Amino acid sequence: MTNNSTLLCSMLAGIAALAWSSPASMDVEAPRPYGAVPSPAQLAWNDMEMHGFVHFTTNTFTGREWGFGDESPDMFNPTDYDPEQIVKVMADGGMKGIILTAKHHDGFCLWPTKTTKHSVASSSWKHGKGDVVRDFANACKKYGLKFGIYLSPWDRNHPAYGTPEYIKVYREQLRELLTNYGPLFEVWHDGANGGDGYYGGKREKRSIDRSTYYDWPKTWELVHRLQPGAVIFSDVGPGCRWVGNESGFANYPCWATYEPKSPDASLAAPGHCTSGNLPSGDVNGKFWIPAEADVSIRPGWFWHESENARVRTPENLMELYFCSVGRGANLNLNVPPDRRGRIHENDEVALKGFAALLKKLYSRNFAAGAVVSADSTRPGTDASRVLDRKRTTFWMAADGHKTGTVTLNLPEEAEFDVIRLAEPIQLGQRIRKFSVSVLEDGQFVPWVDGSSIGGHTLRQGKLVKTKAVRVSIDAADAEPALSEISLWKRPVVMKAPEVVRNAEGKVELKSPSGMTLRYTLDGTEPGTLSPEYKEPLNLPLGGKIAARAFRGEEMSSVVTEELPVSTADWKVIAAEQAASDPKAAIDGNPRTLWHTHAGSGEIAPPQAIDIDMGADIPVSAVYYTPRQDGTTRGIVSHYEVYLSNDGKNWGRPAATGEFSNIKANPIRQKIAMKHPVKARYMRFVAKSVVDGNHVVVAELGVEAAR
Ligand code: FUL
Repeated sequence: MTNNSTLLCSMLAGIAALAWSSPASMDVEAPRPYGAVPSPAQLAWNDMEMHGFVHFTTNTFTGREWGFGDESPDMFNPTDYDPEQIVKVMADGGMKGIILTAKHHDGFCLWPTKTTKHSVASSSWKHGKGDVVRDFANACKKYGLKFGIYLSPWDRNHPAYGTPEYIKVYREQLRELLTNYGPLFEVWHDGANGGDGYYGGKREKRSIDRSTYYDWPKTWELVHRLQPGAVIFSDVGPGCRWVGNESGFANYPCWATYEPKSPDASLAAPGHCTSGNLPSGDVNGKFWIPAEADVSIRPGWFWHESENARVRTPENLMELYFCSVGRGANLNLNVPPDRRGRIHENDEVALKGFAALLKKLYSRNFAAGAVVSADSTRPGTDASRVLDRKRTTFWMAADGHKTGTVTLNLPEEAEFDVIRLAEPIQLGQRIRKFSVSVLEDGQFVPWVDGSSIGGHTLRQGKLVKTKAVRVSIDAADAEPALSEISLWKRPVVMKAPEVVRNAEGKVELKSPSGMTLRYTLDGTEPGTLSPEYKEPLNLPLGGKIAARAFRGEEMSSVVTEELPVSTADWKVIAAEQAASDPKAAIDGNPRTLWHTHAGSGEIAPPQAIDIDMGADIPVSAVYYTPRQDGTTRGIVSHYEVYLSNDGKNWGRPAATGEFSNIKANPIRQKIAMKHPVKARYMRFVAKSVVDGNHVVVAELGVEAAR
């Protein structure tokens, strides 16, 4: 295997030399790295900070999140395909690279691979002459973005999946991608593996042993050999690790050092991670495996028409930025192309807005021009080097000093609320703790503090006005070093109102006082002439509400909610109740759970809950909300839904299927009916769960056709 530590150690000398621009007198030794350090590929990756993800395949056309593997290649048929538009929108949004789903779990290859017929070569799109991977590689080159690929290990199409034969196919697919499309900055192996699928027509369930089946070390060797500049992503590295959620948040602290918790670290592999430390990493961890926060701009990873109004707002993206890049992770933001093969207008607007906020944030560095001093300085590392914001030039405390204080006397009194700090990580993650104080009435008073810094950290405090800033640092068993101290002001954005259904079933819009709130119910964007919100709205059948806050000339972005039918008059008529009251599934409060984990033990799926909706409803969709408490036990993976007029005769299921990817992305699931079904009674059957052996339902609901 590619032994991470050996590989890193052997590169160490070179990196340290690179990082060290020595003083004129050559009698000072280069500073010694501390602990695990990044490889050159990881250093380049760190400096990117933010890159884009592109989920695009037959799912875009079928509306699924995970294809089963039986999709016809003809399904892939973008009608106004424009890879350059996609890449340009991403570049304008601030992304420094793009990772494309060359193959997702359904097995459809977006390049004309020789390894399987299930690819663009078999599609009537472009008469089988298309190569999406090539198009993206070219477009990235044109717009100055780096390029990376996602190759799903799980392949629900391939007949040999589950046998050693498939591993050869997988490696060959990887080899094609690693050799034919120019330099790659990242190779992405996701952690969802094994389960039911088409598998060449067998339509069965295939389980694999995640720790041994793929023999990852051998695959990693291939990547290192053919693309030494690529960082390998998997749940546990070795190049970068999953942040542990798909909502774009790292913990704080978030150490770049990490140790996969596996009975045998050499077996640590995608999907095999049992560590609870993904969002935080491990202080002093043996390996340099920084976190990557992957998150979608929409609820799902693929484009779905029904999610066009649920694109994140610029301020939400900014919040993600602070919670990922600002905590030392890299942000991998997914923006999925639509059926035209372009980025949808709504996503483009959101990305532009985000880029504008970032530009505003970084428009003025209040530390620029400061006079910088430190309590001790290693010769050749003058403290003023923290001002140029370059990782390769830094201040370091004098030999033997494990703490340090750097003071910035600003050129003029400045008002700011954000400090950005960075360590020269080529020398390892050395700092364990820091505090920042600002000069107020002739005295330094505490302002913000923190722990991990690593490659980039942003801390926001209250807005302060001051002429001097002092950063005090405690390091591990090594002299602390800083390559950046900069000061910024976060743009103030007016918050969009919150939409909530209250206990009486009425819909409330909430916002800080002093705002005028306006809304629409017809899918249009609220403007100054839209109805003003005055009191809770009576919307028993739910519907789409869009709302926005106004104050003077200013207005917030738009919040859009698909409100389910009010459950205020619903009753549960049958369900397992040994463990909890089934009413919790329809009380409108996702924090209360109906579950079947009784004191006497787990009550296994399948579990049904029968509900009287109080009146006939033209049901066009059913919603299932999984638990939102960070636990995955009992989350439903496969379901059946029945609709009935009398609550006695249920007939055939109105819908049956899987909640793809619900474990990693536990958001509200929508089961759309092919045609609206008029019914008064609903039965939801949880057929199987992702973890544990009991069923958990946070909320159930329905959408009424209109
Ligand atoms: C997961 C996959 O199962 C999702 O569909 C998505 O691709 C996400 C980025 O990774 O493992």
